[in-house]
Amino acid sequence: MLTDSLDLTTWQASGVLLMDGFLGPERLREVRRWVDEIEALPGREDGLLQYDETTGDGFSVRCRTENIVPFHDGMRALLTRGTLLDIASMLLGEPAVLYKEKINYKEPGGAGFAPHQDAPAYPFVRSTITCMIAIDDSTTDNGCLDVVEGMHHEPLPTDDVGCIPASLAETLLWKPVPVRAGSLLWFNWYVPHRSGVNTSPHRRRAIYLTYNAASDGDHRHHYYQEKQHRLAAGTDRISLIGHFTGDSHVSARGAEESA
Ligand SMILES: O=C(O)CCC(=O)C(=O)O
Repeated sequence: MLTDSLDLTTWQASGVLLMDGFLGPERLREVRRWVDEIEALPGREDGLLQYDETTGDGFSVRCRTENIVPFHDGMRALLTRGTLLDIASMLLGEPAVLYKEKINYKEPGGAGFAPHQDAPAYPFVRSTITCMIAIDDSTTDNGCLDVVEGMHHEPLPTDDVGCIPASLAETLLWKPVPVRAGSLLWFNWYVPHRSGVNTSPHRRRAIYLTYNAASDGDHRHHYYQEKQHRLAAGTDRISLIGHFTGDSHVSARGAEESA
């Protein structure tokens, strides 16, 4: 069993765990097909959340999809049952439940993310862990994550958009973490992380799954209600914090179609 060989020592010491080769070639092809299907679905502000960004060259490209589980059977099975849920439970030290799920597409020219911890963006629970599934190789050229290892025990101060203030961020020891397609990168919600613009000519897609301890309750519905509430109030932010450095907007296609 994969869960028997988890490197809990590294996880506990650093708050970060890279697991190579989780999806084999055939499974990766299947999941890539699902990501293509999901990217093409129309967004609805009351359901599947599709966000686009305008890149520096003036192109409007998809940057994020959220609330995928109700709309895709294959993805629902992968994210909410089986090995990923088992690993999340092992890393949390108790049974886990899915808190939220998203795909970040990071097309060529797609924006990066300012230094932040996830904790301020994830209300209703005492802690979460996140798993990035690399759908394409994630590299320093296309905007892989940079993390600060070993700083996963407490909240840091935040600026007016919920990110780590620049004066503090520049004192931290950032480590780029390239991840091969099909591999996993797990991190605790206090791990400071950031990422750069995709300066390569290729997409850098990644699925992010966030889990909380089931003993804190199942808040997925609650979380997406809160997002819809904020969208209704007119924000085009892709998160409850302002970490995305690009020009994002909610895709209105679905809203028009369903009107
Ligand atoms: O996908 C990335 O480059 C960073 C994602 C991230 O930190 C986030 O979505 O909170």
